[in-house]
Amino acid sequence: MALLPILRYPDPRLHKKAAPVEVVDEGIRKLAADMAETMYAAPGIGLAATQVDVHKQVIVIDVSEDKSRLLTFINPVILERVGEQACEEGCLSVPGIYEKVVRAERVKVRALDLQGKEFTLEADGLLAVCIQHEMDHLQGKVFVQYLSRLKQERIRTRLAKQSRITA
Ligand code: K1U
Ligand code: ZN
Repeated sequence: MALLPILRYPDPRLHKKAAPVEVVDEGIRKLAADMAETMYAAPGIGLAATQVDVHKQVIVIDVSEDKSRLLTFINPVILERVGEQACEEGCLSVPGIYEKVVRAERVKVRALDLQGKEFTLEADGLLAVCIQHEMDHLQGKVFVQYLSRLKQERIRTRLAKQSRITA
């Protein structure tokens, strides 16, 4: 397995739209395994292939406390959205920034697993938030785009300062 570099906002590659996976093969299984290793090492609770500059519809998520419930979604589609919740979100591509975003409270998702088999899953709470956040990445959307222009500008300035310090 391998740790993959994570793109940082405002990298324009974060706004590319991911293509559907045509065949779930060894290459996709290796990508998902590397993404999971990268997510756990960060540490984070989710990662979309877009964030590691691979523009294919693959997501990994584990919201458990003991890293025991790794979920992989390939070509995910939201079938139902119910209710609303405002949750504080973070993003491995926007380090150190946490902001509230309003999203659906519950979602029903259809996707392929690592064997290419279709499954559906109903999620609520943090898992539902994380699924929606990662699916946005696959569409080229970063959570800060839900915030005001002023907040987005401040975040860009703060991240630019941070990268000058760490360069
Ligand atoms: O997409 C990403 O960059 C991953 C992101 C997922 C996410 C977090 C919170 C709300 C919505 C989506 C993260 O994992 S940020 C890091 C984080 O939340 C975390 C890190 C360590 C322990 C627990 C949480
Ligand atoms: Zn993110």
